[in-house]
Amino acid sequence: MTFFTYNPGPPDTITVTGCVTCTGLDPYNYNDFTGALLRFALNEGVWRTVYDGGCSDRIWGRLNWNAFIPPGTSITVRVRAGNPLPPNQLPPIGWSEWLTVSNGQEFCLRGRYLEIEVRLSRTPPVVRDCNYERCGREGEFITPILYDIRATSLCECTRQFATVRGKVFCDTERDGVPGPNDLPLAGWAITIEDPNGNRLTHFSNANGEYRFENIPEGEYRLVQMTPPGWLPINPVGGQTQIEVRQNSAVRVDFANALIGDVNSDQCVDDADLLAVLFAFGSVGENLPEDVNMDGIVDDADLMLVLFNFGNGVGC
Ligand SMILES: [Ca+2]
Ligand SMILES: [Ca+2]
Ligand SMILES: [Ca+2]
Repeated sequence: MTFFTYNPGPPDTITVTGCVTCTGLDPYNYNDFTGALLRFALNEGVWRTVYDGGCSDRIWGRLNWNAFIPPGTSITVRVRAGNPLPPNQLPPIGWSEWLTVSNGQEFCLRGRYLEIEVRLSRTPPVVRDCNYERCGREGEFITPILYDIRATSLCECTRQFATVRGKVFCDTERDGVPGPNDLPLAGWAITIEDPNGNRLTHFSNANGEYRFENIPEGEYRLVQMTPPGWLPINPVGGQTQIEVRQNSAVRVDFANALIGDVNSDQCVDDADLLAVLFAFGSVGENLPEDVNMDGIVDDADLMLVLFNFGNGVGC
């Protein structure tokens, strides 16, 4: 069980008010009985705790703590972060690797949750057959103590991530690029997916623009969820593979053709229906009335217009 308080806004810290998620032999119970077993039996103890940052993709930047580290003892602190729920199993899916950090050292991990592992060690080995009084006298009870640990979410992390952005639009001329006559498509879902299957989905705004911030370096698949009645023109199939580098921006526009919009006014209506009827039976390449582009204007094209009737931008 973990208890913590989260204070939004600068300095944006999360304070542990009690703990603890312990694993292994659980020699340590934070805030109570701390180090009890280490004092009497073991030379090393580990405890873990998980901070909940309250939102996905929080950037974790620093740990600070106070510690008493007598000679012959040491404290090792590791952190890892992830968006999925804190792991019970190992290795957790979608979590970062463990990163060993020192007190006050800046790092940069992303994820809603930050898991902290503290390892308290000492040498030389314990003399196990001594009683409490004699062990205390001979210095066997010396143990390191770590307290007041505090995680800070730094938005001014030295490591910068990339932006992936672009525009979703109705491609009137079907040339694949946004032109003056191409209207934006709002509310379309764009998903970015990493090779592990982790996904983020954003929707295009009123200007047809979507944007992913703080994307780590790597390869991703960018996918448009294409609603019925639309044909993705560029990228083909409405999806593409991208490579993201730090401190950079990747732009991918999604061009979509409106199926059945014969007269290219970005709305499927009576005018398109009439156009197909007038051209009925015509044969040829690239006829605008040949909606399914099979070389002839016939029933199939009429059905496509009827099926998508009323579809479009600002009909
Ligand atoms: Ca265009
Ligand atoms: Ca039309
Ligand atoms: Ca046709």
